[in-house]
Amino acid sequence: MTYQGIIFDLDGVLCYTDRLHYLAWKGIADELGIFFDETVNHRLRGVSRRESFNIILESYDKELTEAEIEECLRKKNEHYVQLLATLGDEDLAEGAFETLAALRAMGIKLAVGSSSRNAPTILRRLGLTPYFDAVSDGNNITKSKPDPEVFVMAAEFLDLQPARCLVVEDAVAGLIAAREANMDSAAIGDEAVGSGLATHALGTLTDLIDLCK
Ligand code: B16
Ligand code: MG
Repeated sequence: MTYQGIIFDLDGVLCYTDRLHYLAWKGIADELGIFFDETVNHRLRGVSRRESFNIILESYDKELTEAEIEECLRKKNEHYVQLLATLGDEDLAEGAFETLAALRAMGIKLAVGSSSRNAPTILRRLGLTPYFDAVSDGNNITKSKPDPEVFVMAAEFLDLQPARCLVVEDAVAGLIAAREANMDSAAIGDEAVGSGLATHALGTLTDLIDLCK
């Protein structure tokens, strides 16, 4: 199968920022006295900041005002951005540079399709920015995955038809979004592969090189 463009999810595919999201959300949950653990954190994969907080608030028995919610989101992000300064090579997916360079050398256009508003900072921090022709992220969308908007916009930025694009995802919400966008998908990680929703299953990112030959 030849794809003209590949759209990469960021957290869980190219890098691992979930532990930093966990620490930042844990601070907010502890302050409010809400139970929060790795299992709840897992449900936040690929989900926007506001929707993530809605999931955390499912086990909160009080009502927060809109202003209080906004303040929690601001504080969570402030802490998360501080933590991003600690992001290093150990948080990068194995084979990321090699894979991106090989795909570019094949003439395939590359984009990021992430729910995160911090995607440009993360890409810069990890030295990934130069590999991408376009970035579609939480800053240019109104609806987050499983809505297809983030991937539809990425294909538009690449000037490609959706059917010529492949989405690489670790989250079920992202695989549904790819299907809704009329794009093939490649799953990475146990949950995404096990869902059976993807067109292809990857063991590691480098498997994309053979898939796209
Ligand atoms: P931010 P992805 C997602 O990234 C994360 O998986 C999710 O946990 C986070 O809530 C979301 O970005 C929004 O992030 O608060 O930085 O805007 O997997 O879509 O790359
Ligand atoms: Mg992800």
